[in-house]
Amino acid sequence: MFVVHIISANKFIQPGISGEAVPHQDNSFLFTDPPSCTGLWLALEDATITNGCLWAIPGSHKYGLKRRFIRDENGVHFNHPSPSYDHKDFVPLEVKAGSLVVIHGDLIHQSFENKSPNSRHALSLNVVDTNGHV
Ligand SMILES: O=C(O)CCC(=O)C(=O)O
Repeated sequence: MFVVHIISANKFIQPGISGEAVPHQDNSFLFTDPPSCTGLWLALEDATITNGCLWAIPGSHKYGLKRRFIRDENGVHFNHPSPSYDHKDFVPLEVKAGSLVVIHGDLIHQSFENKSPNSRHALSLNVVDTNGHV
């Protein structure tokens, strides 16, 4: 049986207001063993380069999880420093309103500040399988 837990976050990015997300893999934050996180990012409006669409490194989901966000006796922190990423490796994921972007948990992705006069609203859901996963 596949047990899914849904963690949701509305991504309401207003015009001219920073809403950037630094490069990351969702499995770093929503870790299960084995990893199972899948992101479902529903564009409620057109997402473009100028209003802060997602960007991703094609194929990066094939190369494993780079680091984990953990909680231990020292508080919450990453177990490794952030790798340095080259902007030219990212491609923009410009999509029309109503598009669903399915994000593998190991995909390296980010978004930039919305510098346009238009909002960029999206609904982001992350699902993880907790059945038989630690
Ligand atoms: O909506 C965004 O700008 C970033 C979303 C994101 O990185 C995520 O859902 O993991």
